Order: sequence, then C-alpha cells, then structure tokens
Amino acid sequence: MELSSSPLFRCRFWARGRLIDCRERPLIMGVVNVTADSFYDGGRYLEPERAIAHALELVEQGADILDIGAESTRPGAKPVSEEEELARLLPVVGPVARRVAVPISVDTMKSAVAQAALDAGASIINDISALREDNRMASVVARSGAAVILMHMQGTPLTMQDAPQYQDVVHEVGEFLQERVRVAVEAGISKLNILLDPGIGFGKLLEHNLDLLNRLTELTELGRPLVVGPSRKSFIGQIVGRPVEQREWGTAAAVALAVERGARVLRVHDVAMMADVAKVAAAIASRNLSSQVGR
Ligand code: HH2
Repeated sequence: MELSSSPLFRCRFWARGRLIDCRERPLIMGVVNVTADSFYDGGRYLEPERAIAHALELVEQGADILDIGAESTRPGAKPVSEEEELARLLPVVGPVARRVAVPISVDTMKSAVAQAALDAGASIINDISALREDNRMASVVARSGAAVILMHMQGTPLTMQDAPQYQDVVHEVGEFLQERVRVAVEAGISKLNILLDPGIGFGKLLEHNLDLLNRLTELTELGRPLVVGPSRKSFIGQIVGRPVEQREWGTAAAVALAVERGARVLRVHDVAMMADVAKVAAAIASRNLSSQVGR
C-alpha cells in the first residue's frame, strides 16, 4: 500500500463546491432506506412521507449527512430496476434537500439514478461498486463535482457471502481502494472529492470484518477520509447472538473502535445514540493523537 503524507486523522472532502470538514469530530451519516427489503428497516420508509419524516428526524438527532438509498444490498438481495429505484428515490430526495442543510448522499450504483438525484439536490454519491457497476458513473460524478464514496465489495450482493476469500483482507482491500482511486482520478474526479469505505459485511466473513476494523488505521494511509458502516450488521449478531433489532450496543462498540482507529464518517441507523458514542470515542482518541504529534 502506498503511504500518503497526509496526517493520520486528516479529513476534508469537497461535495459540489462545499468543503466538508471532519477533523474536529467524526461525522454521522444517517441511513434512510426507501426499500421494502433492507435488512433492518426494510418496509418502514417505503412511502415517501415516512421517508421524508425519518430523514428530518435523523437531522434533528444530529446527522451530519443523510444517506438515502432505494435498493437493498443485503446479502442475497435482488437488484432493483432503474425505474423502480427512481420512483422510490425522487419523491424523497428533492423534498428532503429543500428542507435540510446537511449534505445528501445517495446510495446507488446506477449513473442515471445518480444524475437524477444530483439534479434533485444530492451532493454525494455512495457507490458500493466503487464505479465498477455502471461505466457512466465516473463521468456523472466528475461533471457534477459531487463527492463519491468508493466501497470495497468482493462479488455482488446476490452471491457475496457464498465463500469470501482473502489472503490478507486489509492489504487486499487497501490495494483495491487505491486502484479505484486511480481509476476515479483518471476519469476526472478530484482526489479531494473521494471517500473510501472497507465495505463491512460485503463479501466478508466474521474474521474479515474484525480484521478490517481492528487494522483500520492501515487504511488511513490511503490519505482519504474513511467511511465505515457496521450498523446492526450480521457480524455483530454473530458475536452477541442477537437479532438485528437488538444490535445497537454491539454497533456502539464497533463505532467507538472504528473512530479510535481513524474512521471519520460513520454510516448508522441509530443517529442520536451513535453521535454520542462517536463524540466520546473521538474525544478520547484525539488525546492520543495530540500526544503522538505533539499538538
Ligand atoms: N452498508 C449498507 C448499504 N450501503 N454503503 C457504504 N458506503 N458502506 C456500507 O457499509 C453500506 C452501504 C447496508 O446497510 P443498509 O443500507 O442498512 O441495508 P440494505 O443494504 O439492506 O438496505
């Protein structure tokens, strides 16, 4: 992995002319799933009014960014058509964008959906395929000046949990993300608009998720802000033996340690709770950092 000269916890990115700074504290990205089948909140916010109300509530609770998605990517999920994704997203993104000041991210792998969401006021594209699924995505992002989250995933949501394999998961995820940054920059996306995500639960066994979180600091060497999304995922269920509705405490542990190891954007369902968890973890971790760099 190529080492970057950027300081350990540096975190700044541009999203359509807006500089978003997460050096002082990590940012909380609140999840809004306008889906029927998401693994935790599927079906709850499929109606636009409910999704909009939920988005506004998450901002009230302290979300720094909203991530709105209309296609579940849980293991085994079936892809949603472009028409369906647009029909779910568009009645939500515009009205939310007009009513909140926080940046809106859209979780999509389709360039036409990304373009429509940007037109409706989104400024971050969260592409879990890291620009591999749709070859027009890079140019849509580049032209708009949006920020983009490039996430690691082995396989596709339909098959990714069948038999994930790695020699050294942290090294391989790092190499992959570095290569995707290169591709994005070559397509005209500024490096300053890129965020990176190890893709917790995407083609990974328990041990892989644990290694990624445990050695997250190594990925900070890529020199871009790290997004981490452990919220209520099945690796937590495997450890605590609890169903998805009862995984908030396990999520809190993952969020705290991810922050301590350099995550700067935490993608979570439970915004109020995780905002406090992240703040306390960051306050403790920054004392560490101060003594290391002599600030
Ligand atoms: N996780 C999910 C979806 N999108 N995007 C990024 N960048 N990182 C993640 O870890 C991530 C993501 C899965 O969570 P959720 O949206 O709650 O579930 P579903 O895919 O079933 O809608």
